[in-house]
Amino acid sequence: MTTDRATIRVVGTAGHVDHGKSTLLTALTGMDPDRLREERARGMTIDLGFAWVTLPGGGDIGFVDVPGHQDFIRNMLAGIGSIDAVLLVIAADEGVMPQTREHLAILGLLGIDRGVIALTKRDLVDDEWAALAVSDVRAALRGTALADAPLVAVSATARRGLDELLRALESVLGAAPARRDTGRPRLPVDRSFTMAGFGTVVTGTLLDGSLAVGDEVAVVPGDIRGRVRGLQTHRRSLDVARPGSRVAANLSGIEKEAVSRGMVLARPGSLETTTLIAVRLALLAGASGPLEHDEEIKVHVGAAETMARVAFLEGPAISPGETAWAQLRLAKAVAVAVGDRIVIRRPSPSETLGGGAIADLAAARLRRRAETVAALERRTAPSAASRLLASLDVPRTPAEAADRSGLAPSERDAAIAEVVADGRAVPLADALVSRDAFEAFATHVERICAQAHRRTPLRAGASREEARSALGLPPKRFTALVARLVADKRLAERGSALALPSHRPQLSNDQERQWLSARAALAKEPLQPPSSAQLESEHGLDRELVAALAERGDVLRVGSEAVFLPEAVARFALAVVDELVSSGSITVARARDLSGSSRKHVLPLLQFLDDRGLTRRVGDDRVLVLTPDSARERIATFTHQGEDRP
Ligand SMILES: Nc1nc2c(ncn2[C@@H]2O[C@H](COP(=O)(O)OP(=O)(O)OP(=O)(O)O)[C@@H](O)[C@H]2O)c(=O)[nH]1
Ligand SMILES: [Mg+2]
Repeated sequence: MTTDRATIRVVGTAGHVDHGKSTLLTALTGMDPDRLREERARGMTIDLGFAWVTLPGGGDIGFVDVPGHQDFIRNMLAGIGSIDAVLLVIAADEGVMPQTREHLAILGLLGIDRGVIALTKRDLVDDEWAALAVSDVRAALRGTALADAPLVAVSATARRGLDELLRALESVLGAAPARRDTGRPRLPVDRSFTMAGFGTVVTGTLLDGSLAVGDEVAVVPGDIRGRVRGLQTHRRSLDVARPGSRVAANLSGIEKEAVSRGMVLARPGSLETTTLIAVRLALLAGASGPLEHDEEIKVHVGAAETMARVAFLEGPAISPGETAWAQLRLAKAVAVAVGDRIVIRRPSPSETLGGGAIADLAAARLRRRAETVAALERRTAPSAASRLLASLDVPRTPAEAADRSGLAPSERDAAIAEVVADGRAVPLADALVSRDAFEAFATHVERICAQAHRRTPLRAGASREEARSALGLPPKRFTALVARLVADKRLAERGSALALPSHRPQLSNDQERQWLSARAALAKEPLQPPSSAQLESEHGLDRELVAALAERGDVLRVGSEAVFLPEAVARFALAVVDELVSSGSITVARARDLSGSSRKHVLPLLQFLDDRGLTRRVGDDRVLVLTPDSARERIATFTHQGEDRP
């Protein structure tokens, strides 16, 4: 298997038009990044270019060359997003110019905080001018992440300073952190084309995971499925491409027309697409004016761009230099992940306005409320545990939560252990939920039970299934929630119903009177009780009232029809047990004679004892299953049934 073992780093150029970016890359790599005929004719970069060089110490640098002209900033943004370091080019003769500043601002917005400054065209100026240019550059860098970046004076035409420049790049890249590998590769597509005999090829800087030949992939948005037929980095064929390298992927099953710049190649189902992103938007201090609520702007993220409207979640507008939470409502779906940086621009007159990191991919429009902002603040809080927690406002599996909060697998397990241990999160079967969200579920179930008790005081409680669907939880998670609430004595399970532990079915005064008269009838000949039909017609004891009385422990239902006083069943059971102790077995006829009941009742009564685990049927006889003492203990529970329940 061919995997690129040598480190590959990606460096992007930046800087004002004509300052010598492409010429410098040609001098460094021997490859002209300007590949379009029009570019060569005009002597100007229009779209992204690519070149690479192998460093003396081993390892490759892949260069992404960007256009400096302000008309092509969108192309610059498509290529600059996922680089390890920048090569900021400033011509010694012109010094800092508008797109030097604009590119610098964009680098800041994208969080690109390492790089090397190349002071180009050194051959065109004398020492004094060069010294002035250097101090001009340092002044422009003040306050940016590149303030202390190494600066190398070079001349591409005279080939001076090139080795020093490569060494500076090598040392800056050596200090750069390893690329994130979350096992979910994504390749933001910056170019797509067809190659005769190969079909569709897409290129980009691979992020977040490795891609292998044969992998099933999807192009998102759109979810067009295909397979990786071949992979190359710097024209070398590979079986596996590593995150952080420039990759050309040859795809089978995906037409060239189906994929274009801005789309992302990823494993099927691994990346969300959305038109709503929440972000703490920073407006550049140098922006020409305030940014208003509902203003139309252009959003650049990864290699994608789309028009969008700004919905501020706090005030009506922000002034240059300010930040505020906003939701961007995109005209077109993008495939992105939480944590991705965005840049916003005004289309006309063209201007880079600001940007931020994606805090949330919402499914719905966010309202302008303090809680919304607080939730977003939490979601972007610094510690892994608090970021994880912020994603647990609804139950999520560890993988979903880590994904949403942008956590690497290595941080994930520790963060989960931490929040579960200190009680800030509660496990619900395969998922976790924050303590607050758990409380919300708990009080919701309690409210459902309380409501059921109020509306149908005779019933045992609320239907379990109805409660589950009201909470919108899948069965396993709901069962885990109930189990926990039962353990905490906040809820009681009564058959298939859920109740508050304090709930006892409540009879009205009339019903209590009906019960008293029925009770007298039942007590007359306890083992020859009146039928259910009689109880209903003569005493008003309908099915529901019987169920409530059974729930309370006032009656026992035996078989499908009969209703007995618990004492009667206990007396019958004790007589059967005594007989079994003395003679080992008992027949139906013997049980009838002993108890003075009738065959009609004795059959279900004996069955009832079988069901309660006291006796077992052997042929026509019953035998005892328990020891006499345990049998008598169990019989005692028949008469205390109501109170025994939790
Ligand atoms: N004398 C001199 N001329 C240079 C040097 N580097 C570049 N040039 C010239 O400057 C002009 C612009 O160079 P490019 O490399 O196209 O500049 P660029 O920054 O890539 O320009 P865009 O891609 O359009 O932003 C060309 O005519 C180059 O020959 C240098 O070191 N010395
Ligand atoms: Mg160029």
